[in-house]
Amino acid sequence: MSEFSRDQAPAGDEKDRRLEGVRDDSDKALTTNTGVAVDDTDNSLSAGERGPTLMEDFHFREKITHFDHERIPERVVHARGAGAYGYFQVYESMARYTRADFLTDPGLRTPVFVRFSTVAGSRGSADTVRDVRGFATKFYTREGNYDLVGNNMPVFFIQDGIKFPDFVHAVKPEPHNEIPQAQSAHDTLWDFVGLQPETLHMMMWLMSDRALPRSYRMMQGFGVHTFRLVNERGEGTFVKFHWKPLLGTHSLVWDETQKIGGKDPDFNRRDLWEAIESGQYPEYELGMQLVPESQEHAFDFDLLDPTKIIPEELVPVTPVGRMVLNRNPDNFFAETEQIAFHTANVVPGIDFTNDPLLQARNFSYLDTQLIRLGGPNFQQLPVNRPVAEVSNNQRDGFGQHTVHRGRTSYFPNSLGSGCPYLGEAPYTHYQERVDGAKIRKRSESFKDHYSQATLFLNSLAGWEREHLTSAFQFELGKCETAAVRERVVAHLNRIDHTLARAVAVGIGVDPPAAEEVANHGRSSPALSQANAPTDSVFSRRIAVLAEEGVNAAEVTRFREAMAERGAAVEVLAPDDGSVAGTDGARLAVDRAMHTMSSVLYDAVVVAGGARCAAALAEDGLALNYVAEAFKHAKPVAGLHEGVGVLEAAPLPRLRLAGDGDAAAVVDQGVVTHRGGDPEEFYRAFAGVLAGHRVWDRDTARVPA
Ligand code: HDE
Repeated sequence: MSEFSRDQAPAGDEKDRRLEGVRDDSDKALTTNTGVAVDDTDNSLSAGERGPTLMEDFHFREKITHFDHERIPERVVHARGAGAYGYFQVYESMARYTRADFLTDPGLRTPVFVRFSTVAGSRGSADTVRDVRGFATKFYTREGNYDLVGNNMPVFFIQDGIKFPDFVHAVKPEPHNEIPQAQSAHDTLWDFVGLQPETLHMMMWLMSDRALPRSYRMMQGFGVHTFRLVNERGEGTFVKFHWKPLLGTHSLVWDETQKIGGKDPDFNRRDLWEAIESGQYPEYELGMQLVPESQEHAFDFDLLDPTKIIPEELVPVTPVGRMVLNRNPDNFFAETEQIAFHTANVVPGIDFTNDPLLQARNFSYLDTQLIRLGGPNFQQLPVNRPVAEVSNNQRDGFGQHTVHRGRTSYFPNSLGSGCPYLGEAPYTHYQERVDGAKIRKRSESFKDHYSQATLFLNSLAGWEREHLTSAFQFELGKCETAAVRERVVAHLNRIDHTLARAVAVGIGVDPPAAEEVANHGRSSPALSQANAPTDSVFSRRIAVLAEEGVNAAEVTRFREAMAERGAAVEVLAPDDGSVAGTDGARLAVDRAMHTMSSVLYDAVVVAGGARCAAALAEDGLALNYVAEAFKHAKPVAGLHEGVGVLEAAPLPRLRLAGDGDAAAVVDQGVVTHRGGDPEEFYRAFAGVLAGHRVWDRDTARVPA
């Protein structure tokens, strides 16, 4: 599949060079862990051919013991993930706001490792579940590692970290039978939601299409909390971090995600891996919402409340820099599994705020690595090791890899020439004045749980709203307890009366008769995915259905036209191998139709050729590709006789190209071509594909 081999990956950066020393290509003779040569690893040492295995078989014991200890605890949340290396580069110096070296030198490319993840599922769960996605970035800066551990949604479920175990216990599989896996559609989560209304804004995001990203390359990232930048003069500025994907923010549809879960549980992981292998490097822009300290109380919400966004209309996002992911890890376990993120991994110029969720995270992440990675030396694991020098008096512990020399491991000392001496450009904590009585009390300014949930709803396009309503109906429809359903509907009625009624009707709950709170009518256009269109088909995957007697030359031209635009065409036929073209030449088949599915592609095209089209029109699987793609709002196309296959598929009545029509006839995103300039057809098809999905479509009676 790859157009570019690994060897053509960009020249290594500082992190890559350092990893070189620990890489092992397993290209040598077999040995034990002590380096003793082994010539038989199939038969254990035994007393006679049929006798018992001998204790002295050190090779057997070592091999089995190592195997027995291969597993480490999976992450308690975000267990399933995929990662990649790359670099970050700032556009212009941000020195006005921060002294962080990697944000002030536009000539500098800082190596990064990013791990994307789902939250609720186990390590082996499917990628395309309804869930939040993690977007965690480790910047290997010259001043030490900086971790921006974010999500693909800008708010969180709870306001205070002390509620995190409760929330996670509620969303995880239920403890008595460990059902359901990687799903939020069950009683315990919605029971928690109904009793803890601070979750509601985030639940709106979770029920939206944001929870079903088409690709890790097509989702936003958010730092969520308000952080603080600190400049050379010690002045602070509040900041919210945003990652924006170059390819736009796009989602799958719910029915599709469930089918992909079976057809290709590794869908998002594979997509990331293959994009990088083929040189189509994922790219994101870092943006910042900057708020002067003097404006701390200028909003009708609290900047320290992680269940709130700062609407972009109030504080625009300033584009700051660019991140490119250009190298896949060599070993999943060593790198993606063992990478250890920690919100308190900060560098000079970046600091915290008193957001109570952030404060709790600053405790939790270090703590969790100690159990997950088995002791205090996890920063020495190759993927975690900074490119900045490390020198301190911390010693010993499990898995100590450094051979510290000298007599002294204390400070101050004179016997070791006073080393390690105190740093020259040290991290200095922002001097925020704090005092107050010791109390357990949530601030009054954290009280409003509904306004921004309404703001989110009001900002959605019609189709996004429909998807969100169906999601609520599906999730609550899975809850067995009537009181749980009712309680949530009552909360929805405080967000929007129409939404509450629609959800209630779908789940057999009495719709609330009266409006509880009037919808404030405000919206924030930046929150809708409909308002972030892209005009590119870069890295999109197109299935072309073919059979014996295909117009091969036309398929080849189509493939080239799409490749020029960066999209990949795969030819699918009932059997693997090749199919005969109308001109006698054979067209290579990339995949057998039954090994794939329309849900694994962004568009489905039916090739021309009379014999080919006649066979496909009789093939239920081919017709299902067409109908399902149509149902999932994907671009569908027919070339010449292939248009007849669209006629045979169970689609609504559409205007399809006939003889003498223009080169491209487009109706509800179905593009047909019977003659004329093929370039015109390519342009029209690419235009629809760039739009990702065609929502304005009559799919009610399409059986897929
Ligand atoms: Fe996490 N979270 N979290 N979280 N989180 C973890 O750390 C935690 C929160 C996020 O790819 C754990 O190494 C608490 C918000 C990501 O390795 C753990 C609270 C956001 C990842 C943990 C939160 C996140 C984690 C589990 C509430 C978005 C995956 C394994 C106070 C801004 C990182 C680990 C990776 C992982 C705790 C809330 C994002 C247990 C206590 C808010 C992306 O430490």
